[in-house]
Amino acid sequence: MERTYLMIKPDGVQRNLIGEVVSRFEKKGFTLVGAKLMTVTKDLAETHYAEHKERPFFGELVDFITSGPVFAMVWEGENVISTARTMMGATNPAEAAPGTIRGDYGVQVAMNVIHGSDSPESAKREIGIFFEDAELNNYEKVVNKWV
Ligand code: DAT
Ligand code: MG
Repeated sequence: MERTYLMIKPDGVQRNLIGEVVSRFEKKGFTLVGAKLMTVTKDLAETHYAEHKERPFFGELVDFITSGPVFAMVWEGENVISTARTMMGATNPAEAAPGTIRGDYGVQVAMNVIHGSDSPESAKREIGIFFEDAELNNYEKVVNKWV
């Protein structure tokens, strides 16, 4: 079963959107495997966003993601990586469709509420840098046969 790394960014935590965002993925039928409120260190932020190191906004991105607690999560389910990206909406909230998380709650590209892995490779890498194996719960929900 596929797993993805999702993270409610500091703006989402400050704006009391943890429950709202978690609720969307629960209702969709995905399974929460691990979750924690944590403050990202500069080192961890630079590792996580390494692919953007050369981009002009990299410094701002690292400052923002370390500016307050994030809610780090691992979710499991069929096609969860791409479906979660669809549920999040476009990177720029101004272009994100209504009904998506960024479309419903975001305004600026820098503060777009949520991060989600964009491929199986990034999911594996991001889960590995944010979570220890012991923090991830392997279990089956009985309801899954109806999802
Ligand atoms: P996504 O988060 O949709 O995977 P990304 O990986 O291209 O998007 O960029 C990572 C984050 O960087 C994004 O969520 C918000 C920020 N970002 C992207 N483009 C930006 C820009 N032009 N100016 C400021 N921040 C930007
Ligand atoms: Mg990305």
